[in-house]
Amino acid sequence: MQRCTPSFASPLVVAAVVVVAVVVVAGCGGAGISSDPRASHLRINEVMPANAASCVDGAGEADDWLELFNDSDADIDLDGVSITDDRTTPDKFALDGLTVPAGGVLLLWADDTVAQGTDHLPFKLSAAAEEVLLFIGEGKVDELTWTGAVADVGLGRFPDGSGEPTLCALSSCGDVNGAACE
Ligand SMILES: [Ca+2]
Ligand SMILES: [Ca+2]
Ligand SMILES: [Ca+2]
Repeated sequence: MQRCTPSFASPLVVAAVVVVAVVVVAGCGGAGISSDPRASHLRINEVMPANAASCVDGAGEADDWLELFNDSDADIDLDGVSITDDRTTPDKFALDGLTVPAGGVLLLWADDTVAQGTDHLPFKLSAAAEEVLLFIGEGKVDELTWTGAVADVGLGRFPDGSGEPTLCALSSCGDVNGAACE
């Protein structure tokens, strides 16, 4: 599930190879891709930056949310995995102790209210423009970026965990996206 799959013509000189390599790295977001074996099975699957009524958290609040998806047939523990809304701060919030179930999703609330539970993050999502990134150590696992989010319209992957992000007509809060994001 390699997300960055650049291709380029064979350069004629070594200098050209160096230049092309630099461009490719920048195009992948600048961060190194994680070599942790869990990285190839974890994806940010859906984000809801402008939640109004798609679903509510345990406190009854329609806060913004996002999902992580595990495409493997074994649960993945998130010890050493961190999530952030700022690529210059990969370790903004550690997800230690949480698990993404085999073939399923983990729902996280971006409400800047960690006191509401271990599945609540210390940041919110901007509807106007923002990003969410997943890291293992310094290595990037995945990212989603957006602009101009509309109320109750999620940005999700179809097929789950592997497709390019697309607008989800029927957001599936805490569940696999399926055809809702087709
Ligand atoms: Ca909340
Ligand atoms: Ca934010
Ligand atoms: Ca979903």
